[in-house]
Amino acid sequence: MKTSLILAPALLLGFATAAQAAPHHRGDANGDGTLTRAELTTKLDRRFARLDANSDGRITAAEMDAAKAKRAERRATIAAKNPERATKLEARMTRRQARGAERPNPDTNGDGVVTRDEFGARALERFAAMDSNGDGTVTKAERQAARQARRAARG
Ligand SMILES: [Ca+2]
Ligand SMILES: [Ca+2]
Ligand SMILES: [Ca+2]
Repeated sequence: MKTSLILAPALLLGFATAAQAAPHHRGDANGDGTLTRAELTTKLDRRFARLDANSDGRITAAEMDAAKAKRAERRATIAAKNPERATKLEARMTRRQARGAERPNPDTNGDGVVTRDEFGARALERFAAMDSNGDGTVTKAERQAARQARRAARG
């Protein structure tokens, strides 16, 4: 019995790595290459729950800071074990931050806490924009078209 308890986290980690390595969208839970609104909602729920440490449905600035600290800690652990991987992660973070500079604050009503609705609003908006035929599913083709449009807009 004890063995299976010890193995469980390792198995979960394995799944997460496999999902990230797959070429399809990370939120594409069933891996069919398309992202449904339900899959997106599940992904957002999970991300929100991870940030909302006390599960009261609101992410406070303190909870956001705690999550940031946790991420920094994890990066430090990775760096200690595997410097090469850390360098890659660092590069990705920098790219993400460059993009994030134009990302608006999710706290749209400015009350200092982010609700689940506020948290997911932008992702759902982006989803709707990508779903060009409005069938509630973003296919690989729709995603690629959106990416190209974004690139074109950037010039
Ligand atoms: Ca909270
Ligand atoms: Ca708010
Ligand atoms: Ca569609």
